[in-house]
Amino acid sequence: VRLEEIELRVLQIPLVAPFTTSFGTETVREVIVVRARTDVGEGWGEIVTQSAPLYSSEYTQGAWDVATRWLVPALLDRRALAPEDVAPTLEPFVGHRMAKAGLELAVIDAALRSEGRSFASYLGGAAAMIPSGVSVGIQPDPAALVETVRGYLDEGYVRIKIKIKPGRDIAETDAVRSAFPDIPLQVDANSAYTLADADLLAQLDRFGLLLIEQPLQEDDIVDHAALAQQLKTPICLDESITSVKAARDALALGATTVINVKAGRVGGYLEALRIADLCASAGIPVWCGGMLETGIGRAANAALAAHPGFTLPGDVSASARFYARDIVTQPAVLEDGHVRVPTGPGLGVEIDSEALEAFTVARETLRA
Ligand code: OSB
Ligand code: MG
Repeated sequence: VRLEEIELRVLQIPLVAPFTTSFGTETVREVIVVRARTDVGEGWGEIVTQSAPLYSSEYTQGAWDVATRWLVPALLDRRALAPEDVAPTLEPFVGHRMAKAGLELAVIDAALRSEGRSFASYLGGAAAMIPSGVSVGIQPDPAALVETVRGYLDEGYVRIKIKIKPGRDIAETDAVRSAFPDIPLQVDANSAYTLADADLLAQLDRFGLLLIEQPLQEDDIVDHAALAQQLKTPICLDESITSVKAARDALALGATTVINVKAGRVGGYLEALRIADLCASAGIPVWCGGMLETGIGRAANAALAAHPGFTLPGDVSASARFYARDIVTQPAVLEDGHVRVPTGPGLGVEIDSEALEAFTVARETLRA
């Protein structure tokens, strides 16, 4: 495709309830939406940064700066651009993977829409529906957590993930496990511990968890390998897996036995696919993580999770888990514990322009 124009918008979308992790509480989702105008039509993408650099070093204003100053101009300089050319074009710019991923997605969407081909089929996904898990934030106390989890189970979610942090871990997990002895359950620490906490984390072993997600820091690969020796609960890295190379290294070192794939964190859906392929050939279970995506990124995640390498339920929940109003006309809903994989051209969702306008707090258009 030939890029004519890229429009970036910062959106602020209220959450239905505060979302608390070990790194902070969010009440509004601040995100960047990308619209690529090309000679063959429009495409949409989403840059999944959060407003502060707490989950990763990226954050919305930083992504905005690098995108407008460097990434978008580099793409607009190209005469023609296939989806596969986006990452190589942006490769000289170090890091900023979420920004790159959102731009790549907009080009992919434009190209596929013009070909009448769905994103899922482009990625090699066959599933019509994907099993849906939900990520539950830290609640005021264990009793409140149990009630929140009960609500999601009643809605039909097939797997529960609870956020933990030091001081809010063993009692919370115990409460949820005691209330629901048989549910698929996992925990996510978002880098809140150190190897010195190994004995504490080993207390989680008795709860029969599917996995513990990212207990230590992003660059603690060797420490995660050491921790894995001391836990029965499988370790699943999230923050640490920034590329297919990082995935290969973490697997080689025994730092992880399950991988959470997020396209934003690894620089795009095509890199995410390479990680899924690597894991499939190594027999490593993979699941699709989330970044509180709008309907754009949520549709893309559903397509990714339809790939046969994704063997565990992911964090691709219904839109209503986070938003009272989404920016697409047909937000993802839960059907018998599953989310439907869009089959229409490209991402297979249409933008609700009124909602998009209502949530827009900044915009800029760059032209070729
Ligand atoms: O660690 O998986 C994470 C949200 C923001 C940043 C990091 C994470 C999360 C979630 C929510 O757990 C996933 C979702 O439902 O989108
Ligand atoms: Mg995580």
